[in-house]
Amino acid sequence: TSTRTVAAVDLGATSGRVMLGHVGPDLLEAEAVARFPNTPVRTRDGLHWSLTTLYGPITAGLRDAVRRAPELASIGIDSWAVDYALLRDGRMLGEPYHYRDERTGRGVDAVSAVFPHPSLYARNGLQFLPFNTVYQLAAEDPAILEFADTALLIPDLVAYWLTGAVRAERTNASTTGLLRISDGGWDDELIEALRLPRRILPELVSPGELIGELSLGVLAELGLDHPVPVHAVGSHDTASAVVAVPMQADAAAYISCGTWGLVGVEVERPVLTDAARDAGFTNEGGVDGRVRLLHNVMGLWILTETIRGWERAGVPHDLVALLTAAADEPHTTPIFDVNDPSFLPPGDMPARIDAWFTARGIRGPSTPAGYVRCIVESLAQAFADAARTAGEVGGVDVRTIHIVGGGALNELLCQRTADRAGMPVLAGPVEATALGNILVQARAVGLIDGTLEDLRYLVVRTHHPRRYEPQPSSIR
Ligand code: LRH
Repeated sequence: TSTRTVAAVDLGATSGRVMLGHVGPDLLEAEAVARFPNTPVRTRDGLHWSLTTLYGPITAGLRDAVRRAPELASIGIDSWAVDYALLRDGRMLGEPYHYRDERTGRGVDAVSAVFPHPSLYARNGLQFLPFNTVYQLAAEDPAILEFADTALLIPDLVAYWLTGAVRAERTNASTTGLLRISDGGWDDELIEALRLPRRILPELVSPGELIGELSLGVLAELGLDHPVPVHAVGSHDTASAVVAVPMQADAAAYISCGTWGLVGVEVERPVLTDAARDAGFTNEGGVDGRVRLLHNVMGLWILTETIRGWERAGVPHDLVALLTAAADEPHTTPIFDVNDPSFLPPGDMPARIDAWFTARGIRGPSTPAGYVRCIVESLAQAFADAARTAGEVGGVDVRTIHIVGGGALNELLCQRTADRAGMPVLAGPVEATALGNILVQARAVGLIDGTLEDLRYLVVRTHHPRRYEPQPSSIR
């Protein structure tokens, strides 16, 4: 019945969705109510997300959700990490910047002058990524920071618009670089040393805690006549995805594969060793205080951006046909380093791949199917390497690799990751992020109970991954 239903708003870098989650002791189902595109916008001052454009379909989707499930028990919101809006007196001061905007370089310089990466890593445990919030804030005009009274990460902004409550959810806040890895609080000393305004950072909440009730205006807009709580979930999409990985955390690595490929293991305590730092591993906050020890791999971005480029140039670009053709290409294609920073900003990916190979005197691919195969092979190798390193630095005996998210649908990628890692890949669920969001809300409102392992066990019982066995003869 509808009383066992919650709604998950899940915003990704290319699209967003509103899902109804039906949950019971042996029930876990995510039903898509609305899907809508998320299209970044470039204006004179750089690359932005249009949150005002996204908010319309979010509320429209919630209205549909309420129509289907009038007794809706809760709402939870997750999105990509690190990006934020600045506000004053409740008014958003311009659309948030996109983490792929190139302005962050000067922020990196400013922060590194005070805290070279190793000393920052000792404080916040994060992999160096030039777009971490700390660098973005350091690149802001100080007068604008001075004028603002609040900074909200994307899911916190949506929660604020729905409820009026100003909070910072912990898993996502852990990606800012401004939380102390030791106790999870805002790092006042770091914030002061960087001359960032501490007052704009809201009170922290943990997944499962109440953020607030829908405001009266929103209730009316959604056609609701009873209060509905908005709960904090793992509002960092990757934190939610990891909740719904049907894994045994002491023997598996996970890859949350969408625009990014987040490759890691789950551990109880942060790992701040030189080895973890030098391998580019991050300690992000997980649900129930777990640590997501993971590495950001460039992910499907290179492939989707390549196809977008071909689309613009009028090259035939049907993804399914291309992947089929790519599967017939030789697996001996040369591979490139997908994590090279040249692939971060939007643009002509095949040209950058060519440049990468040319600089090393290697002959790269020359046909669309050849590029696709080359990208998939390069990604599979990066995934296999990161999964192995995750096990080594995290002290986890990795015997299987779980791939969740959209990448779980890419058969070639899953098979080649298994081949190159020399271990089985278990693919699915595709909607892990929404499921993790749903599970945490369902526990918060008492539809289910238990530990993270109990939540995962419900995923195991209701979602069956597809298994890819490694074919060792075709590693290279
Ligand atoms: C994936 C993701 C990832 C972050 C990136 C900015 O959507 O949240 O975990 O590093 O976006």
